[in-house]
Amino acid sequence: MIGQVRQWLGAARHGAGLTGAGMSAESGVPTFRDGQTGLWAKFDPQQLATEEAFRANPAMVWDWYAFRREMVARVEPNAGHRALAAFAQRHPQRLTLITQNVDGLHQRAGSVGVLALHGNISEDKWLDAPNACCNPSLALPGSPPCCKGCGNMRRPAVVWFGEALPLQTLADAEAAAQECDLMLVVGTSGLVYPAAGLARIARGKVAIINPEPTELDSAADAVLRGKAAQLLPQLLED
Ligand code: BV8
Repeated sequence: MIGQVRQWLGAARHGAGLTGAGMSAESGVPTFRDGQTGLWAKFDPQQLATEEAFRANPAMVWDWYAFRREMVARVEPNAGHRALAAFAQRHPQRLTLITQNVDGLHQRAGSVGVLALHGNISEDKWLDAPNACCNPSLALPGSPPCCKGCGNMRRPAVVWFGEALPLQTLADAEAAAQECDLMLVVGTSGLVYPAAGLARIARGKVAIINPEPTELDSAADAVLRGKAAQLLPQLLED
């Protein structure tokens, strides 16, 4: 089957990649399905990653993101991230990379123009619309830091459940899906929307890379049962 997908890739003028948490699993970043580790094990990430949870307990949710940020800063992109970046360098404009991941590992591997649908965990923004007094560099330190003028809180620059995705990024991702000859869907359970919907609107062939069955298998033309850092180098080498 990998031979078939390599053929489709060879013939593809417009390739698209849609990646999820499984893409970073071999870098040591636990997936959402894997559940949390250590003191966060008892929390459902989908409950924590909401504005409600943050407003109800800002310190707890801020510390959860601080824990994940430290973890992401400690890990390295894996061979799968590097293979995607190298392919794009060898074949400019032939691969649009769309990710649900907020870990920045695609970008650290050298991928450019990554459409990060759910934001970036290493960046912050204001929780409420900033007032004249809201200056990030003057924010009072704490969990979370807040504006000393009005108390506005800093929050991670990620898309929480129930929040809209960045409109231009989503529009670019939908255009890439509707134009693609081949979409590689890597390391996603296909449960979170609108991201998973991109595989369902893909114009071209859809090839899934995942060691486990997913919600999107029924929409796929090929399913490669395996891990991202092992299969992507084989698939993407010239
Ligand atoms: C919105 C950032 C509306 C935060 C994230 C339609 C149907 C049903 C529900 C909805 C729908 N439309 C909207 C919803 C609601 C909701 C949703 O989808 N809920 C689901 C859970 C039922 N969607 C939303 O709330 C979205 N917003 O709809 O807003 C709106 C519109 C206009 C105006 C106002 C509001 C926002 C969704 C984004 C939420 N933020 N992340 C943070 O990270 O803290 S989502 C987050 O979870 C990740 O970014 C990722 O997207 C998702 C986890 O999914 P996966 O990446 O797939 O990871 P998972 O752990 O599930 O699976 C891992 C996979 O990897 C597995 O299959 C495993 O087998 C595989 N794997 C493991 N190891 C490997 C591997 N694969 C390859 N190699 C390996 N080594």
